[in-house]
Amino acid sequence: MIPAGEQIGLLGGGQLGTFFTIAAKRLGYQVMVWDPDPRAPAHAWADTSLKSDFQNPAALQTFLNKNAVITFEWENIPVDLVTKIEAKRPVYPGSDILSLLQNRIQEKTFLSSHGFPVTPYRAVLKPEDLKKQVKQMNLPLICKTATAGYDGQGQWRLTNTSEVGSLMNTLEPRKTGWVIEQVAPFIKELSILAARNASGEVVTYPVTENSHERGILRLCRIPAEIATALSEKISTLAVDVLSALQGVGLFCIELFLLENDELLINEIAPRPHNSGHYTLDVASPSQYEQQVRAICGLPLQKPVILSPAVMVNVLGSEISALRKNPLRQKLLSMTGVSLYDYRKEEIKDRRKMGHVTLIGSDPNALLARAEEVREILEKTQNQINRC
Ligand code: AIR
Repeated sequence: MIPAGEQIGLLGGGQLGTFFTIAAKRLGYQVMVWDPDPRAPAHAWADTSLKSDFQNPAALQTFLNKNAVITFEWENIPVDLVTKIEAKRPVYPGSDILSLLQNRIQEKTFLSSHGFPVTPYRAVLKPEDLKKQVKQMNLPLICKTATAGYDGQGQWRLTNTSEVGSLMNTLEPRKTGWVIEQVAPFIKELSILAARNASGEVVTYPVTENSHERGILRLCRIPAEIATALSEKISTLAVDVLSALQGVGLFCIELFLLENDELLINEIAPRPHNSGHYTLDVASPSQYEQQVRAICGLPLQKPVILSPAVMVNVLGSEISALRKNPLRQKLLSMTGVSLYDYRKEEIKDRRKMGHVTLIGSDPNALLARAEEVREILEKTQNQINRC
């Protein structure tokens, strides 16, 4: 058990790191954030922060000397850095899990070899192999970079064999290759948060229903509108996946729901997840506090959920609605609505800049109000585009 007053080292300093840092500090810990981007938002919330690049040996020494336990909030942290840290200090989840989940080919191979359902896929190691591999599968397909993809980047859709040639020319040779997977005919996209401690206990959260726009998560509703038996099946699946991984920490499993209640695992995040932001408002503990509990050897808590919720992501220049009147005033005057601004300075198209959570007892009324919020956000964006 890591006693209060000790320092936790966090690799990555985005919004997930911000909420983790706040949760850890509330429990009496110090937090050191290491993110090479000096404008990464979690730096401002940390007790201490490191802004050197991840290859800097002096920064590594400081990080090792000052922290009792280490975690991360972003899975593109270099594995070799985590391996070096792990030789001297506990890191949860470990480098083996990070490395497995950084690579879609390895992740899918792991899942399928353990009997978990995944979409049919093939590995493509060289652009020239694309044609051969596509022939083995049914179109439409999605081609994804095996590593370093994020928020829909590094992905191409293949609907027709005539597109294979041009995609082959688009793919720049990369060491880790690509994966091509069947487009899943899903009726819903779902996710579930689960935490596991070092003794193997697992707690799960309710299933969330997610909708994406242009490859980015836009809206989540909690709980998902699915039968209780299916939620229970997903919860059991989450326990089994975390047990197979032997991971310690907080994870999120993204799934596709097909006709006949068939489930496919899309991917696993070894960290808190965007679809779990709702836990800040209506869950005790939040996903971030649960991550602190898991990595510090504190008791995990079965979450108590206080109310249904809907979360809407605030993307790119939509953040202006949260920052400027009169739309800010309008949003702030709505009952049961909380605003989160990640305080990112640089506004980029589709960048996750903040989110809005709506809480209330009637899920359908919440969805209608979320639509109102979305209109307000889109209105700001249109106003900015016209300027
Ligand atoms: N993140 C990590 N994986 C998925 C998401 N959404 C969060 C982490 C990371 C931040 O997004 O908190 O640090 C990076 O955001 P950006 O806008 O700088 O790309």
